[in-house]
Amino acid sequence: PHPPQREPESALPVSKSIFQKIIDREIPAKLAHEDDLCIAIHDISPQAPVHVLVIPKKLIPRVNEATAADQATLGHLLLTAAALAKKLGVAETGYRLVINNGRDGGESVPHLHVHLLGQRPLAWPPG
Ligand code: DGP
Repeated sequence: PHPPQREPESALPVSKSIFQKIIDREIPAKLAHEDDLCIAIHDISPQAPVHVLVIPKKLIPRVNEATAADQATLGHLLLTAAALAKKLGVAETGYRLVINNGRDGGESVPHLHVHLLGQRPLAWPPG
C-alpha cells in the first residue's frame, strides 16, 4: 500500500572536503592567490617557511583520477605554483613542488593540491 519512499536530498551522503569548504568560503584560510581555475592558500601546518597549497576549484580527488579533460587545469596548477614561488621570494634559492597521491603517498585530503615548499634546504630523498 505504501509507495517506495525516496530518501530526501538532504539524506544523501555529502562529504565536502576541507578544501572544498575553503573554496566555498565556508571556512577561512590565508589566501595567497585566486583565479578562475584555482586557489592557493598557506598550509595550516607549514613544513617549511614557505608552504602553500595550490588547489583546483574543480574537484579532482587526486592526480590518479585526473583525465585528459583536466590537462589545462593541471598545467595551470604548475604554472601558478611557479608564479607564486617568484612572488613569495623562493624562486632564486629554489623550492619543491609535491603532489601526494594515495595512502603510501601521504595524501590526507582527497582533493588534488600541489604543495609549494621553500625558504629552507629540503632533504632528498623525502621521508
Ligand atoms: P596532503 O597530506 O598532501 O593531503 O596535504 C594536506 C595538507 O593540507 C596538509 O599539509 C595540511 C593542510 N591542511 C589540512 N587542513 C587544512 C586547513 O583547514 N587549512 C589549511 N590552510 N591547510 C590545511
